[in-house]
Amino acid sequence: MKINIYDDLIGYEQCSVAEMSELAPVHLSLDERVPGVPGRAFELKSWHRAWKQRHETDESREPVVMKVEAVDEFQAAIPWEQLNKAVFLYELDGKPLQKGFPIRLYVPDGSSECLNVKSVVTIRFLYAGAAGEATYGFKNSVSIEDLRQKK
Ligand SMILES: Nc1nc2c(c(=O)[nH]1)N[C@H]1C(S)=C(S)[C@@H](COP(=O)(O)O)O[C@H]1N2
Ligand SMILES: [Mo]
Repeated sequence: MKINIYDDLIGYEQCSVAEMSELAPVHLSLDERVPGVPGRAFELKSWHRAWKQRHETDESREPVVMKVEAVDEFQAAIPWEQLNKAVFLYELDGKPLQKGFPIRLYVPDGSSECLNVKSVVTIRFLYAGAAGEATYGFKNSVSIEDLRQKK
């Protein structure tokens, strides 16, 4: 499964988990950032810097927000400053993830554990606007029932 990556400065690319983790300079046990949780992870910010280098993009410009979307359409938007310790879990016991495949985001410095998005398939790096608060939830979460009740 490929992961869709959008970056305002670079454009759009699809990467496999293997391609992403090979490029990532910092790999660690997830336990080092999220005590008690097993698995292998790579660091988000150093991966993103390496990815930008590969695309010969201005490294001094940092995103304002990262948005991620999951297979089940759960999504989160997270201010860049909350992502200093963020990692992507990609392997458990040397095998691809059962829960959270293809990769799962963990945000140890995040405002909520709800930001630990499982089964991330789209990642967006946004450079414009204000970061605001982190948000999360299901896309198109307004149901027919909500509309009928005119909430
Ligand atoms: N793809 C996806 N990721 C998700 C969710 C979800 O519904 N779908 N729920 C979030 C919420 S609200 C929480 S509290 C945590 C729960 O993580 P856990 O299943 O490891 O306890 O996952 C987050 N990641
Ligand atoms: Mo949650």
